[in-house]
Amino acid sequence: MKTPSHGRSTRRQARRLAFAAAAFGALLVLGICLQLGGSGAALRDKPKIYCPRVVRTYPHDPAAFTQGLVYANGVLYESTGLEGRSSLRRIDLASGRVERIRELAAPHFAEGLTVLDGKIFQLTWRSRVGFIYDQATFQLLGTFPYAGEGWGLTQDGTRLIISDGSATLYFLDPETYRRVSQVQVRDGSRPVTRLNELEFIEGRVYANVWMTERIAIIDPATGLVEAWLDLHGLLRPEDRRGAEDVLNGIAFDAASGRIWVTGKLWPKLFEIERVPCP
Ligand SMILES: [Ca+2]
Repeated sequence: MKTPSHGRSTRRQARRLAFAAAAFGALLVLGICLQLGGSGAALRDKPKIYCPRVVRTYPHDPAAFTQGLVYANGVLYESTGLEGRSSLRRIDLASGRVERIRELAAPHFAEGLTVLDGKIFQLTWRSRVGFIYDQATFQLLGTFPYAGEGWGLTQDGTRLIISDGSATLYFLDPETYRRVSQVQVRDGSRPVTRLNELEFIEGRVYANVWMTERIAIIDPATGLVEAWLDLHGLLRPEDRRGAEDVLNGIAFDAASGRIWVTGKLWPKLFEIERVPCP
């Protein structure tokens, strides 16, 4: 027998069903929107890929195990690694001739270098000590400590920026050498490890990725890779020596906008422009 209470119960059930159907529909629509939005965002975030246009080719010491390259005040400086072969060099760009050299005694293995306020800062791989030199004379002015390994080094005008072979960039105060911040470098959601030689170019950090022929172009505020510079094939096979002679070394002249790249034991150094890939 149908009772009033039974009728109310049926209406409640119907309302519940209608509510559940509406909620399901809304979730479905939301899910579709998120998926579309997500793929749209993924497409927007996908880094561009650039290729090089070689402007000029210069000779480079094929015995230089390049770990750092920097151009400052019209002069090219290089840091070379390996135990017993590490050095700080002033290079004549046109000839590749070493104009001034300061060697580092073993066990120091020199790594990245940068120039800030008339001083050259040079990292070591595992000594946990960086060296500070007078830019003009190469006289040793002091040392600075840092945690972990030293790989690449650059500066953004106010901070030293260090890579240690991981996906993290560390920002140091150049007076106190305290770590003031750090950022994880990602291509989309994927961490980009093995960050090596660095250069700060027009607000972005350019980073060699060890054992690859690509340079990541990174937004230092977010760590996101905005673009890749693909230098695959830049050094011709006949100029290659072995597995260790990888791309490593980026220098930039803010005054002229010129960019130079080279690699460990490469016989050549290239001035390149960043252009769309063919
Ligand atoms: Ca550099």
